[in-house]
Amino acid sequence: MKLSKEKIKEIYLLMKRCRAFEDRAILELRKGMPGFIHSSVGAEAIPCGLTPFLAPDDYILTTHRGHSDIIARGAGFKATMAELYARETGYCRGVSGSMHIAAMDLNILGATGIVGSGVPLASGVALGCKLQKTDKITVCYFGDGATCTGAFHEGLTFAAAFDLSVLFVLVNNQYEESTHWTYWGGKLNNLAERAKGYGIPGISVDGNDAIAVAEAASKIIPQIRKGGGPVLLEGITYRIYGHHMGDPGTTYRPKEEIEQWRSPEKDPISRLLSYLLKKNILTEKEDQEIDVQLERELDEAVAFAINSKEIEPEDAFRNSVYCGREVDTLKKV
Ligand SMILES: Cc1ncc(C[n+]2csc(CCOP(=O)(O)OP(=O)(O)O)c2C)c(N)n1
Ligand SMILES: [Mg+2]
Repeated sequence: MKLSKEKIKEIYLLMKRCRAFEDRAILELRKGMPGFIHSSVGAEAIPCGLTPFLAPDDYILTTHRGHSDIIARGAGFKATMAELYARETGYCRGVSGSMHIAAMDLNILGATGIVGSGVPLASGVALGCKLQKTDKITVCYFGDGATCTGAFHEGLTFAAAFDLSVLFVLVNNQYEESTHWTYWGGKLNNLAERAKGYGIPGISVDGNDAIAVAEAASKIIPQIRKGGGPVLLEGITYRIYGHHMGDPGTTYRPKEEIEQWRSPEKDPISRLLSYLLKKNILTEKEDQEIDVQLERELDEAVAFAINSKEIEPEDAFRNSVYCGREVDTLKKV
């Protein structure tokens, strides 16, 4: 499908939102924000390239590295920043932090730090959609490391057996903590080849090329919605920072490799910007205005978070799926 100029610009703006949020979150972390962050910087083209082709009520599940996945889906800066800051105005009233955010108003069902665990959950959600006879799609983001888990096998087996409407989005950032993906998957040319084992389509694209992701998504998503069954879409990208922001990520990766992926020729946002400038879809001045606007929004989001009420230790027990009651009553049990 030929993408319209408007669509490409929309994708670019989403990518800028994701990057700006991540950059600010890292800054706030360094200034003393609680918790820690697994940065998605570098992988923005994958969620931003595909999200514009989803319907508003499709479902999303993501991982410990999911900030861009949810921002691309429309998660607000304020409620996301407040969540990171452990404030009760956050999406999950401050108890999820960076790694477990759910935003039910956007059908973002949650992020999980247990590698691979979202995959069978996504199949379960899609089974629910099928039983309810809806045409909703479930999008499940996970990493290259997750494809080595039993949960990945179970989730894809189940989705294939029941012909479920799941888009499995494999964000191949090439590293599983300090291990390169080829360590476990070295007999494969790419990880989308794993789809063959389940008899479902597996498509691998340059995950730093937002247009390539969008072109693939614009074909795949309508097919899934028509009942075509699950698809595995791999985007090959790069984890720009360490595994989390406390890991420099430089002891097990060659310096030249990191520099190459940070370069404007590789960076997904710089790549799309040069395309937009060349095609006269955007001017440099407009691009700078976008930055100013995003900075303003982020200043407001940080102020909102900092001025919101901090959560108390007892809040960990409130609204919990497991205990489902207030901590006072729990103490009497
Ligand atoms: C089941 C399980 N095993 C191990 C871990 C520790 N761990 C956390 S993230 C991670 C690497 C995951 O790699 P990948 O799936 O590629 O995701 P990425 O971190 O690159 O986004 C590991 C091994 C975990 N959280 N869960
Ligand atoms: Mg990875």
